Amino acid sequence: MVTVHHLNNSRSQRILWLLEELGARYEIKRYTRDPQTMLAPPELRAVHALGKSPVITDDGITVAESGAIIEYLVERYGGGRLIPAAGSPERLRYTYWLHFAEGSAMTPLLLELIFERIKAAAMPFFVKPIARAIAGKVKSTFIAPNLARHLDFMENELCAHDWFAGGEFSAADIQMSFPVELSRVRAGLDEKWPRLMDFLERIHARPAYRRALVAGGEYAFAAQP
Ligand SMILES: N[C@@H](CCC(=O)N[C@@H](CS)C(=O)NCC(=O)O)C(=O)O
Repeated sequence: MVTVHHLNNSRSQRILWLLEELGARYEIKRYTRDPQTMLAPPELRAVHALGKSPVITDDGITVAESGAIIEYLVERYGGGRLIPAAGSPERLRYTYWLHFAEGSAMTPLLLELIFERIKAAAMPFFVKPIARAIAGKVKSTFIAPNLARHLDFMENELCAHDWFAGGEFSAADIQMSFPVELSRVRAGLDEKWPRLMDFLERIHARPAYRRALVAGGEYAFAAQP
């Protein structure tokens, strides 16, 4: 049986969702973030050297990295579900979005988080204006334009197709859910991008998504549009 090493409020929520969509049997081993640093507890390093979540174990195999876990689970337990046919244009789009989520979309989202923390961090009063000015400049010249370009791009893609890979819901939508949810909660995604808002509404209405939320516990990114 698959064991999901699940960190509260994290990307591992989408692995629970995928397993619910597939109807696969799984168990959850829970880990809680340090409330000060938000880092995972050291026990996760006993499962995988990086000590990050998600990571799964299955039949003596350990798989880390969301995209790799999704590929493994779809291949092993999917029976052809949630993945477009090999060689189709949809399959290429599926692969693209599976990589885009962590390879491109998350970069400005993480930078936004880090620079917001820098602005709010405790520091000597005479350093604060300088730190705030530098953080503000990086945000306005690099982070905000990249976030907006990504949102516009994803919005246009969802104008052309119902789902990220094409006309059918696929595991690429599960992988893309985290950056889109994070954009909604932390990076200004709102009604200016109606297809992305609609995407959130549609994924949050899926019974498997709701079951995974109950199974996973605390998850701050499922705010309804
Ligand atoms: N690209 C990796 C990112 C993994 C990652 O950074 N996970 C976060 C949770 S969303 C984590 O474990 N953070 C706690 C820590 O770094 O200690 C993936 O998609 O699996």
